[in-house]
Amino acid sequence: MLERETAIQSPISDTQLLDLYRTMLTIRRFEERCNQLYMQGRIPSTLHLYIGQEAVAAGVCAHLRPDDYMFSTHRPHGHAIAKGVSPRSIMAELFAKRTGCCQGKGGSMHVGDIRVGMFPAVAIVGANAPLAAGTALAAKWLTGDWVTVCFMGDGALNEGAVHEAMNMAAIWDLPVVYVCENNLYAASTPVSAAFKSPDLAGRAAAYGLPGMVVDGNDVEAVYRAAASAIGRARQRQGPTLIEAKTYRLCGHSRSDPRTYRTKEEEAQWAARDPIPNLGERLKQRGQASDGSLAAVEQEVARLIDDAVRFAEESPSPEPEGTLEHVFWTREV
Ligand SMILES: Cc1ncc(C[n+]2csc(CCOP(=O)(O)OP(=O)(O)O)c2C)c(N)n1
Ligand SMILES: [Mg+2]
Repeated sequence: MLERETAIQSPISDTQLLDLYRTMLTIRRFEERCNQLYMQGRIPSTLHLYIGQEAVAAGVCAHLRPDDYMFSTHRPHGHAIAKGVSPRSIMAELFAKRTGCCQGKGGSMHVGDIRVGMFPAVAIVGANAPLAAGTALAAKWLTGDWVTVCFMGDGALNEGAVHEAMNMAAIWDLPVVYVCENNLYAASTPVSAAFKSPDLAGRAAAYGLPGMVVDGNDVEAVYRAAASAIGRARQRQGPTLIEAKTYRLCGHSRSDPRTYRTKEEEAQWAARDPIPNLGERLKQRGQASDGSLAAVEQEVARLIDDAVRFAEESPSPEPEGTLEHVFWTREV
């Protein structure tokens, strides 16, 4: 049975709501700036932007502590910001600078910072799921109540490694939450060409897991679903698969002309943009004002300007350090 409305309907405080708004806006403005810098040739290598999906990262990661682990994908900027990786160190990584969160050696698809619980992002589709089962197994063996969250796209759900990981997580009751961001496409492949069922979280039943379907463009709905699933994991009641239905309001990567989808479809989803929609709801309910939202906008603008300045002024990695942090085993 798929859960579509979580039992937890407790109100989200005004402060929490403004925090969710701030997180989503930080991700959006960060990536808009990244796109500009990429187009100006100042960021090398491609970017997979998260524009339109911000409510998922913000709503889920709001429940995570620095000692909780999180695994991400080739589209990791939003997850990283929401998990608390500093925008300075992410921007510096995109500029391939030594001050980047991977010392400039990983780039966009590998950002992460273990000090705040984010493993370097895994760009191999679905390959993060077994790793997440691994840290969840460690949590089960060690003391503490920390949990693991693993983000993945709809495309990952048809990868064998994901089935194996979810099955094992279910059998061993591991404290992990798998969050599938169903943005309707895996690159140019529509979900309708890859899945017969419209609800991907239906897969959970096959593993004996709770499956939840949530509106991934509604940060309040995501927040509540994540509260329930992460709460279960923290109380050692086993894993959950959440499917967040959403849409990327941009191409798959910076070289995608988006010819596989219509302008009408894009316009329908643009009208459901999670950020202005939350802003409007907060104003209508008297939980925010034009002034308070404008103040958040200014605060975020300063943060992004600072991150870009930091990245630009940072040194490049030294060639002599190329083999630092490269590990291999040698036969003896
Ligand atoms: C195992 C594997 N196969 C193919 C690719 C190439 N690839 C990169 S992203 C992507 C699409 C992934 O789609 P989805 O999982 O839905 O994530 P989204 O891009 O929509 O966030 C593909 C096929 C890859 N990185 N890894
Ligand atoms: Mg997808």
